[in-house]
Amino acid sequence: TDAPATDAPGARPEAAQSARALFTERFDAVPLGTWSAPGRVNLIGEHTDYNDGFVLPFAIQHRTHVALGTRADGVIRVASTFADDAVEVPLAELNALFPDGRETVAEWARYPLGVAWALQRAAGRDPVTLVGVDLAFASDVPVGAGLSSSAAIEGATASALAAIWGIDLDRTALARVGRTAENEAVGAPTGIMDQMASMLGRADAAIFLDCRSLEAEVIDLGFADAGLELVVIDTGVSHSHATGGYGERRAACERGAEAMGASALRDVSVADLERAQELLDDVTFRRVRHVVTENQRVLDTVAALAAEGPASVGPLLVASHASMRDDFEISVPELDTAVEAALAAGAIGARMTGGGFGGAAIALVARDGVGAVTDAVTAAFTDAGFAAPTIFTVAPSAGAARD
Ligand code: GAF
Repeated sequence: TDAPATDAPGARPEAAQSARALFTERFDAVPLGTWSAPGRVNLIGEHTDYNDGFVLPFAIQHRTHVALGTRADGVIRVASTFADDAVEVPLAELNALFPDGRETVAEWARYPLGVAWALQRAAGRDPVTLVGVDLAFASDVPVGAGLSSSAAIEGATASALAAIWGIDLDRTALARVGRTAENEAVGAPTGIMDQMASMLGRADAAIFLDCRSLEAEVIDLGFADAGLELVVIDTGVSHSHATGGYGERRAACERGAEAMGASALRDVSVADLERAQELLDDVTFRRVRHVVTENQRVLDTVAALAAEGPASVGPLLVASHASMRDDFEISVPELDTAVEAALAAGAIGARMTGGGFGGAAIALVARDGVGAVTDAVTAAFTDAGFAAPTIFTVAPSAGAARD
């Protein structure tokens, strides 16, 4: 049996150093400091956030780091290890650039520049009064894997700029800034789960978030004490929420809520589903049923964690996956294969995580079973003719911070 990967590709303590080195290489100066924010895994509660519902994500150890320095000319310049060229814009032009001119900005740069734009707007600051900045990014968070590399770049940028511009917004407000950037500067109609997880993450804990009130509760996970590991299976099937399926699912939810006379699907209960089935066409009904039952599964998971510990949540994870596969129809064959193979090899529970259409699955596995699950999933991918997945364990970790 091959030893399983116990760390994601590139989960390096020296990633902050990479950001500093990039800063010096591209900007020929020494940065004032580095800030960072993590990616996330969602334990359960998928496509519930923009329906005012509940989610239970946790931040992971993989982070995006940004090295920051100031400059005297009122320009913001961003560079990254994943792009050859730096992008620069006078701060005074941000309000003209976003949202309507976003297409003129390199796609990756819309995230940090969008955060700068949304932050000054949220703080009510005139951009011409803000000091110019150079920002250099390096990241450990796999891109396109459904682990929120976008929330990580947003959280790191918002934390760094708030500190340097003397903007006193709390973590929830900075999460909202990240979502505004994602929705309006990038154009992805996402909810707020990922930004909240990245800002509020805690070691060994998940964030139980009410996406209507944005009240968040820290929930102990106790994976380590229970002898459990959380395994991520990155299928390598890349996805984007700025295109197609994600927005269509969101529109179906809004249609369903409206037909039910609810302001959001949060207000539709499992007991209302019979009426929903009479009112709605089959596809809309199944979209609604996913969200309504998923909200209930989040509440059930929080209750099960408190009453019986993490080993008890397996069936809820499995039911969540089936609901996304059959009712919400956002899974892909690679994700289904990962989940089925992990369960057959002894995982306590498994499901796809994140927005779907690709990305990663998670499996909750007894520590001494990680090797067997890794081997079984890898073999199942080979048998199905899929490219090899990347498999690693993650640990619930702290949110955005100055390094
Ligand atoms: C993506 C989005 F960014 C989140 O807001 C959430 O909707 C998730 O998909 C699905 O639960 O990660």
